[in-house]
Amino acid sequence: MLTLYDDVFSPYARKVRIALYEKGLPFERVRGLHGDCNRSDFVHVNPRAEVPALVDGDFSLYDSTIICEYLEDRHPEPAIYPHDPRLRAECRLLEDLADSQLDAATYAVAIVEHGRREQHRALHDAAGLDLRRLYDDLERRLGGEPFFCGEFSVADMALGPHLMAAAFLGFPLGPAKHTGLTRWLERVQERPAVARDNAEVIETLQRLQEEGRPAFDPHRVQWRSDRLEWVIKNGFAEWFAEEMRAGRSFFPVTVAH
Ligand SMILES: N[C@@H](CCC(=O)N[C@@H](CS)C(=O)NCC(=O)O)C(=O)O
Repeated sequence: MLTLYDDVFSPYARKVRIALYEKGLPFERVRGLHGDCNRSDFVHVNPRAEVPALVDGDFSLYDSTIICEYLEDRHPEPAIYPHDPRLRAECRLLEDLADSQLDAATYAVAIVEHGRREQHRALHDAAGLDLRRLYDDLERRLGGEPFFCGEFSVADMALGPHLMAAAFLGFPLGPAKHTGLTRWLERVQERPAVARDNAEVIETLQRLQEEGRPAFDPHRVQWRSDRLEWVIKNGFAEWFAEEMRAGRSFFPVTVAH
């Protein structure tokens, strides 16, 4: 039996759950994140204590990209990567775009506007500008096809959750400008594996709202790599310095695996 350390809302965990559903692989779940940072109760699975992480018997691994590749190697059918070398590389490039650029453009704004319920006009505008650039690029790369790389693949699994999150945060696709992408997102959400995962995300969101509980602690925030690069590159270094001074920023723990 596979065990997945995950979080309902993490787009990286969502990608892995969708891959597991697509492949029809049963798995148990352990909730990895509890709204605080620098936990050490699953560093035996992921030394950075990030979700997702997977345990397969006596082997544990982490990072959504590496997990998806492992699942494909171990359970090749049904395939979640194209076989053609160029399409396969394009699939990985799109996954990388989702996980590094789309994620980074929405991270700070999610903390401030969704988490803290505060307005930050400059942050909002910078995220909007960057997301429009990415949407335009994706519209062009999709080229009106049903999916990005032929059949439904890891590219679609990675992009879908990030684009849904961006829309939820107030950055929807422009239906007139991104017609192909808009249709693609509808198609992706009809996919049984995605619909199943969406249902849990929506149900959990509704429950948290009813209970008046936040999805995460917006005053204890974990930062890393691309998310930090986005903040500095877009002129919010001073904002971030204040986050650090106020003790609201954390970085992944590092212990030996
Ligand atoms: N490169 C990693 C990134 C995973 C990641 O950033 N996970 C976040 C959740 S979206 C996390 O676990 N953060 C720890 C925390 O917020 O305490 C992957 O692809 O799995």
